[in-house]
Amino acid sequence: MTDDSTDRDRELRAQLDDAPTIPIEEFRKRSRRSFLAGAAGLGATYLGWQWLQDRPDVAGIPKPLSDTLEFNEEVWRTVSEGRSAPEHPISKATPIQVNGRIGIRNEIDLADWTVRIEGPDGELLDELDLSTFEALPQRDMVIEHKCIEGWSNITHWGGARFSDFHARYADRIGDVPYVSLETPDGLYYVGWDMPSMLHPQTMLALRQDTEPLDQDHGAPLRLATPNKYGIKCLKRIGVIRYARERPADYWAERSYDWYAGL
Ligand SMILES: Nc1nc2c(c(=O)[nH]1)N[C@H]1C(S)=C(S)[C@@H](COP(=O)(O)O)O[C@H]1N2
Ligand SMILES: [Mo]
Repeated sequence: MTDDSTDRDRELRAQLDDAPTIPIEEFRKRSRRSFLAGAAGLGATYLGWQWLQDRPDVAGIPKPLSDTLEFNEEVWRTVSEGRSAPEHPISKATPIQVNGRIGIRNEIDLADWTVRIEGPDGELLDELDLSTFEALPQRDMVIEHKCIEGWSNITHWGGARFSDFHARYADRIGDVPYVSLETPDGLYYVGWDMPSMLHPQTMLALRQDTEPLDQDHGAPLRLATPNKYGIKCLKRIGVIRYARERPADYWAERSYDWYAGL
């Protein structure tokens, strides 16, 4: 006899070796750097961070860090508005390593794969196979994929802009501020703000180096962007859900910045 919750628990524990090797300390340093850059640009002061450094730590994370990250996020949103990351010639692209297999450990039958599209009130808008995404305008994007672990890779992605996909539903659902994406098994999930989702460099990728994605890289459909850290680029999309409230996010629940913007 198998018990569902025990199986899930075992699976969750098996995912632990997927934790980023970058310690939260290092991530804080990087957040601090972008915080300072943003703060300088806005004429804010260094005092906020100094104050934070003096607060007592809770489990190694300064107590008001979540509040500060909120502020950091605001800074990031302001400075990034309307900008695009550099794109590179195809000759500069190299194959990307496999990093993180949460929610994609089991092989799936790609012929059976579908993605559920859910509206903000829990309604099922569509259940789609790959043909819908192949029928959208295809574009190539050679960008630097950045991982919070400290490595990056110039990668050649092919696929559709999320904004072109979204156009199918925009009228029906109206203004919705967030999108949540999940693997088919629900083990990995990311939350995105709509402005980032609609950025022209946010891609529903079907290909890497002109070849269909392999399973370890998120076949048949994954997210790709140069404007957020790799943690947000969910591989093997099983659900795309529009949301009115800020969605849960796997790594934000583990103290990483919810926006993870670059
Ligand atoms: N389903 C799923 N997607 C994921 C991850 C994961 O563990 N599971 N890891 C993320 C991280 S941390 C990175 S850097 C990229 C890596 O993509 P790659 O394996 O194609 O290099 O996938 C992201 N998407
Ligand atoms: Mo990553």
